[in-house]
Amino acid sequence: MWTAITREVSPALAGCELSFIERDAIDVDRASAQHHAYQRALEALGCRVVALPAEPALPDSVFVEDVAIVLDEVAILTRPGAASRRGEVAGVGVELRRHRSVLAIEAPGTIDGGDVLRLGRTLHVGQSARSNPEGIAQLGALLAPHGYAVAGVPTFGCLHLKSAVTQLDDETLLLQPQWVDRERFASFRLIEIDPAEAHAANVVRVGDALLMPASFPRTQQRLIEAGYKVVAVDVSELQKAEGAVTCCSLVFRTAGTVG
Ligand code: CIR
Repeated sequence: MWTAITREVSPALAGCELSFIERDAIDVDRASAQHHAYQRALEALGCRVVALPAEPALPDSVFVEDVAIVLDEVAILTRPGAASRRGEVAGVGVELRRHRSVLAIEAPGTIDGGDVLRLGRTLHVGQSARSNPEGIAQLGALLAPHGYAVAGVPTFGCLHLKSAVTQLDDETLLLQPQWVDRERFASFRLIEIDPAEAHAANVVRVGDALLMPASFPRTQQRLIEAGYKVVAVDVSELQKAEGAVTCCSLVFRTAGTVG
């Protein structure tokens, strides 16, 4: 089965980091309600959802994806590129140790989990403002013994690699061609986002279903026409914090039954 680690929306969300979008007023209660609907959607797709308590002093802490990379064999705690986010790591680490042995990226390395796209035994890591060469090298050294390769990927004008490309199934990726070089992923079948929906490439795959923001109906239609089962959730307030759907959970396989 699947486990999804999440963290409740911080009351301080309005003080979030922003890089590529303008600051807009955030309704934290609405963000929280949207986040709860997102958690319910993950449950409906078969995830056991762990809801860690809100962190009042950590504005971006709802975006748990950035503080860890969870593989079948091991989990890696990251060192986020934004200093304001480094306090988020320890709490997620406590929960992860219940499921995996845990390794960690050390200073001066930085990695944001949003930059890490695992495709088979290769982890593609965005060479973004958040993930530095030292962090990418450390990740490679930590994971080589587990049989994973790590490859840096340039990104252009977006926050994270997974703003630009995510996986739809074992053979297919959803891609925003302005933000990453298609040729890097030429061995996959590539579906492009609708050009009117710049931020639409970020979807969560759970089994054979895809969870995506409701604000990208044209890209959603492309995916439906390509045969995918798509669940759309309204995450408009979280999008004002430069979040999307992958960033709000750490989804990974767990053995056993619900409990
Ligand atoms: C940040 O800039 O770090 C947050 N405001 C948004 C992080 C979104 N994370 C993600 O998409 N993986």
